[in-house]
Amino acid sequence: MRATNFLIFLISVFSANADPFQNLGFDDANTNNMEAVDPAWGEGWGATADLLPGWNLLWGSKEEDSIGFNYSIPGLGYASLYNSNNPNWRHVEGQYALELYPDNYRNMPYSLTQIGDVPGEAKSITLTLLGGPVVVYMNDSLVPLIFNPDFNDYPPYPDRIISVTGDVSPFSGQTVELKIVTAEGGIVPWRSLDSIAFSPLAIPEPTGSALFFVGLLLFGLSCVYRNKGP
Ligand SMILES: [Ca+2]
Repeated sequence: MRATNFLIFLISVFSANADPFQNLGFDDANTNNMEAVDPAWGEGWGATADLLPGWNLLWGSKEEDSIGFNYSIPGLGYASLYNSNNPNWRHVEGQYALELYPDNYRNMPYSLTQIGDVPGEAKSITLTLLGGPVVVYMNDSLVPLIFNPDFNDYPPYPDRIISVTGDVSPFSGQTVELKIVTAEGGIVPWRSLDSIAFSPLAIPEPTGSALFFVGLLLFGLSCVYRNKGP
């Protein structure tokens, strides 16, 4: 009996650290319990727990208990899930994407957080973005991001879906808090997010690669000279 209890204890200890991140593509929404809104604003409004399962959403320091669905009223400070029914948005992968419209004038960014396990083989985190920039934290450490195309590239970025990549290799196999925050700046106030994923592919390191190719060139040259030697 004691052995059984101990086994249950062990299972509970290990299962506490075995929750993968969920709903990373925002496609797990339950849209059955929404409240109607003015049709001029969109299709509905619902509990964050229903429309954004797995995630916690803060607007400034305020916890957002509800978010919109295909909500698109121009203004500052709303979050909305949307699908391809919404003619204003082209950035939907799978069923839904998430739009965050922060109020940067009052310093009220949106912070989207979730605690989960980073896969053991993960080297990078990827997501797709439309609109202004975001920043990513793992356990409150800033994850440097590569934006492709970059915000300075032409044509202007509101028309282009940006692939975002960040190095998460220090967190492989760990239970962490992932936090995505709407950053200041950008020429449009909104940010549309989709398809967050962990990848076993490492971020290319330009300096390291350049040094590798210089080394390869020197090695090649030394072989040539050796062959030409007496
Ligand atoms: Ca999606």
